[in-house]
Amino acid sequence: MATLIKKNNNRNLAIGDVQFWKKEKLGLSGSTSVANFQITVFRDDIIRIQVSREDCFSTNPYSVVMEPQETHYIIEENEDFLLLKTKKIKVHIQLYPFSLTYLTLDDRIINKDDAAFAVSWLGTEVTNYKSVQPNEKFIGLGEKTGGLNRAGSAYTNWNTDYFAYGVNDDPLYMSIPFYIGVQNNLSYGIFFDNTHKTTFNFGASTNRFIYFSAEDGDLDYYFMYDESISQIISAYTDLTGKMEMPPMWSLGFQQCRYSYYPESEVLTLAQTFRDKKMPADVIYLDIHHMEKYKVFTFDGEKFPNPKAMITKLKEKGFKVVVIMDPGVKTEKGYLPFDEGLEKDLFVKYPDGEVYEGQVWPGWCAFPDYTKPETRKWWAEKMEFYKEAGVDGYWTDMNEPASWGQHTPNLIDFSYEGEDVSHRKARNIYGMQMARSANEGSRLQRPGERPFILTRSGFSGIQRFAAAWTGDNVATEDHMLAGVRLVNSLGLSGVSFAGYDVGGFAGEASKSLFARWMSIATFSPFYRAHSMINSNDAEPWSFGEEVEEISRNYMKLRYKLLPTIYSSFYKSTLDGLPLSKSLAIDHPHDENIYESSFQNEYIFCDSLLIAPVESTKEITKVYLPAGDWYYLYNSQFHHGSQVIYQDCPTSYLPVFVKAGSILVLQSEIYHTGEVHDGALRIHLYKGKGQTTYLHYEDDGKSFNYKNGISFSRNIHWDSDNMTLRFEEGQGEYSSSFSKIMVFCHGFDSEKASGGFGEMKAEKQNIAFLGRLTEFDPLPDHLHEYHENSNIDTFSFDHLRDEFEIKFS
Ligand code: NBV
Repeated sequence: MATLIKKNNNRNLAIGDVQFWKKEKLGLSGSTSVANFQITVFRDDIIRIQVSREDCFSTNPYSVVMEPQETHYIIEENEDFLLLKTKKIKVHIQLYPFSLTYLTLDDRIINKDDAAFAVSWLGTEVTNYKSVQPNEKFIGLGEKTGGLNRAGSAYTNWNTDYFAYGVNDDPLYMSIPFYIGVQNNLSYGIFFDNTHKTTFNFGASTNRFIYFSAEDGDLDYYFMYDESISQIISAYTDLTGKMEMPPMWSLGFQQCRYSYYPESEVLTLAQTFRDKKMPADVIYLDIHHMEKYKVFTFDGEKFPNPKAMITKLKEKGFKVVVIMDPGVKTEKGYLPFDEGLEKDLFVKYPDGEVYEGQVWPGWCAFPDYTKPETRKWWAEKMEFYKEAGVDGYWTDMNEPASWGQHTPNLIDFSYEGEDVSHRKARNIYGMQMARSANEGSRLQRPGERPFILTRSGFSGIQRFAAAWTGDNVATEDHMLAGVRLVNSLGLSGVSFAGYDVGGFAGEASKSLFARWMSIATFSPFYRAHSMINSNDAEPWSFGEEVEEISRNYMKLRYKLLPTIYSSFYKSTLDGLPLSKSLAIDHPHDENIYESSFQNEYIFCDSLLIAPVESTKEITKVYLPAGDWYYLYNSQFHHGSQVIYQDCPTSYLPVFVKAGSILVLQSEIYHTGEVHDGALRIHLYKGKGQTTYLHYEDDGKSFNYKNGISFSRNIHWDSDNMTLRFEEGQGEYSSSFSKIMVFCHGFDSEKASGGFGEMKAEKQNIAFLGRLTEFDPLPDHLHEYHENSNIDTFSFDHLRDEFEIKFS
């Protein structure tokens, strides 16, 4: 009998001394007595660390889309350590025992392994222990509840269907094993690229270290360092991909319910939005649209003619999104099941029998979306919805969820041919379903941008879908927790995210619903949704006052669309979110982490949103560095101070950053409507220089990728007191024919402007007097405008460069 080398799996096994190492094309590799390691310079600011107990390093084929970039770096050899240096970062590689320290070029410690345990194993579980720097903070990690600063808490990544989760519960539906550390005026990012169940412990039950671990697989992580958090998020989204431009209609207000039926109810719903002059773009069909919950069917009684119904909705300016659940009813004669069986597309037990779990339709088989053939088949099946005229797709229950919530770990998934168990595949499953839906949408509606909304996902999900935060509850706490979840998703590469406005489970009070509608006006994804057997929860269901407040904020959302759309475009380029936690621009300001201020965020780079419970009449707001104007009357405040702000439900505390250029359009009631042609530029006087990128395209096709877009930078320069419009770029004609400029905070300055000598004859600037553009208020509250000092003037819009000078 062969002698087995016994390892005591019940005790920690640390990586130990390096026995051998060698230079590689992009870094180095080596081994200790227990593991192989590889250190790759991915880019000047990104180092990849792989450590494995196997001969080959394992990989996740789904998340990272970037290839390593060849760059200049050096490796210095010393007696007991190596020093790897790029243009941005130094890695001190201690050899005996192996441990890593990341340093700035001027030798400040950014991040450091625990000297004794560094990389260790307990059985198959691999962990990287990191020592904690003084007052170190941890932010991000995707869809995680809890505070903005995650220090002192621990989290698990294991995609979970969690109905009515608590505001501190974990794990939820989506896993993004990427966090950002902040310490000593430095910040860095760590993306742990392992799809197994992972744990991130930022100091819960220990003060010795923080750590991240995976149940199995390699330690495979990317370390990112740069001067700002924005650059770190951009680096992370260079690795895992940026979002594409969403269709314009998906930025409008969306109404959902579990479920609207029959057809007459859906049509009445649509008409009510129009009758009540409440702007909206999308209606959802939840699971009751199906026959016995079978995907790719319509219930013939509730929806006898879906195509005709959807045509009528389109005539009213509505788009329709349908839910798709992965579970396929195991019913002989039901085509999707028969085909899936025949083509071998379902998840199976290791002995080849199809795995069945129970969900809405009863016993179901689960398409193995980690198999390219399954994704293609599903995409083709979506022709069923194309035929009916469906515009967007909502992938729900894709954790995957099943009754009992204990999917057996032995079931097999393809994982692009690697053939792995549920332990490795679960966390990636939802993202692959969303990917398949995205491919389906492209296949069925060539040339049109897909809109996919997903509940489950993993790192990189932003390439395929928008995300919402699942089954929240109608409470004040949940409203605020939703804001933090969306902000945290934004720190983790997912820019297009939102929550169920009004709360999915439970009943919102009048004031709660009103407040939620106002906060979500400033959420990238804006959708109201509620649970079966709950009270009506449309924006008019809570009485006149709530209706009025909702309408006012919905209108404001539509007026803000030029800004929101431009911000989405920026996100496709730099990966930065629309909802930016204050930690992005002010990571070293201690105040922003305080529980009273941690929910505040910057929306579209210029608006400071201070979400507050609907039960409060007055609230403390922290205004970070810079100067600020109260949105509703342009009252000026210095930053770096706490102010008390009254906040009746009709006035969500919102402030505009001094120096901002905020761009609006006239009121419209859905995105298919044409505005009045005037682009409203609101300039808020501030110190220094600011640039706003204004962006337009057709809102629906991919032509923007071929330069069919219109964009121009608009600069404010306080030294020269000028507002300068650069020449418009791109082959798309702006939909605006006139520009109005509203000047906030300019007391006595006079403005003049022109297009330069050549174009002087085209100059056409006219003061319009005092106008109030922000009007999210019920009529009886108009006294808020008394103090406005807003002057406006307008001129014809041209593509040419021009400048307005204040003197
Ligand atoms: O499809 C019904 C619901 C849906 O409305 C909700 O948004 C999802 O998160 N779905 C979950 C199924 C179960 C609800 C209890």
